[in-house]
Amino acid sequence: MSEFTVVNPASEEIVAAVARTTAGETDAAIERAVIAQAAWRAVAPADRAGLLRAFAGAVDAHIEELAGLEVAGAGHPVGQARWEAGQVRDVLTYYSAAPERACGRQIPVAGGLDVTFAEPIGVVGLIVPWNFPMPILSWGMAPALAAGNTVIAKPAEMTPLTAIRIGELALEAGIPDGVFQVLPGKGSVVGQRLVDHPAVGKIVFTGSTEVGREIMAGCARRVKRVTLELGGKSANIVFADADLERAAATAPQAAFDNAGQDCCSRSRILVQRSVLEKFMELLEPAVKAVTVGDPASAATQMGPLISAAHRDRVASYVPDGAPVAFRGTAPDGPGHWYPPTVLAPVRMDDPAYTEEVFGPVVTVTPFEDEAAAVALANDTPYGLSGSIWTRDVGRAIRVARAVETGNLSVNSHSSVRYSTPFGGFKQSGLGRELGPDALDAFTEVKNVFIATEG
Ligand code: TAP
Repeated sequence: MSEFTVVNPASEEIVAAVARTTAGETDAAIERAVIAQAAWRAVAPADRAGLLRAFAGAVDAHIEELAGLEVAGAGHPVGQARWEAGQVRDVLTYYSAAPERACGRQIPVAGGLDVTFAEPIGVVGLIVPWNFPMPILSWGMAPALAAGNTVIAKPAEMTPLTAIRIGELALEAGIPDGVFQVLPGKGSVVGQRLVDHPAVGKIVFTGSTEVGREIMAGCARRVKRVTLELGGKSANIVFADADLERAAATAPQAAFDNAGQDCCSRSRILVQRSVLEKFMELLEPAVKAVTVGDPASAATQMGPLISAAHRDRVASYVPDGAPVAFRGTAPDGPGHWYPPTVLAPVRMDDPAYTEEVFGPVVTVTPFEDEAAAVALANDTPYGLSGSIWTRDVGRAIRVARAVETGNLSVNSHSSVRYSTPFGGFKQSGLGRELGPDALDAFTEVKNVFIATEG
């Protein structure tokens, strides 16, 4: 049996060996999911809600264990990892209310009664990346289960441990066998099989735009439903009238959270030219103060990158002679470390400015006026996230409406709340996750007309 090893990115020590699921085992899991779905969709709404709440409770009772797995297997700082495990609990709790509120509509028509039902799609395949293994798993899993689907999750090969444990907790909480299965393995084997198999009705994919295009093409062959959450190159726009101290103090966290391995990273800071010098003076100490080190320490704000290959890729965006304005620190010795790095001034065609680096590298670019800021922010194939710093409410609203992106924060950097919709414009994705409407992405509307006249 083929196995892969999970490596601690901070120490380079082997954490676990995990068996790779084969294509044949994937097919068998899909067959189990099809059988389980017939029973799961028939579970009474209140009972399905109760099971999801029990699942949330089981996750809550294992927050420390799950966080520990993410610290060891993905290098996430422990405070962040605890929040991520808590998010799984919260997303399950939020969608546990859905089965009893999945109301259809009654539409006035002549000659009878017309009603709609939101029917589950069937089996949902969830393909998850390595950067946020727990939250991204939960964003698909919870609403899909609430809607009466069964779910097969394929975690990223490098970070399967928390998904595997969450799968065990589902069973312990009473979620029936076959309703939620976790298949660790290769994207090109397990992921591909989920895309190709006719009994999988929907794919939810989070990952690179490159692989997302292939997934979409694969789904198109069967007109399979698909939600895509892809890359980003988001702008943090700082106007001259902003609270510059706060904007500068929070910009490092917005760019370097999860060591910049964040699709929502505000990796392009755009600053109005009249305050550029002042902003850079304020940004430098904030970047140098980022605590980079042992993910197991509660004081750590930024951990290592996921792998040596990824660190090399990130470093390639900062070649010798790159315009490094200043940078923070990173430990020596084992581990895939890279220091928080600020590039300025950058050319408009510098790959560090145009491409998703997915590491702790941020560029700073000046702009003259509001129109120029919007034009720069939109000059990218992506449109996932972004921030606007200004004290002018009218400008905040104008710019928020003009920036082509799915998730914007004004005078803050928050982007993912489970109770609000999340997803991308342009090549950042297709469809929305989370929020009150997420069940729409996991159901088909059925219209039924019942004649009342002879
Ligand atoms: P990918 O290489 O695209 O991998 C994502 C997932 O797809 C992994 O589980 C991978 O499996 C699987 N996969 C790879 N090839 C496949 C195929 N041919 N068929 C089916 N599945 C396949 O991305 P990544 O490097 O892990 O993640 C980084 C990217 O994700 C970044 O671009 C980031 O912006 C994006 N991202 C977006 C969001 C949102 S919400 N928009 C959130 C997080 C990350 P393996 O285990 O074999 O790699």
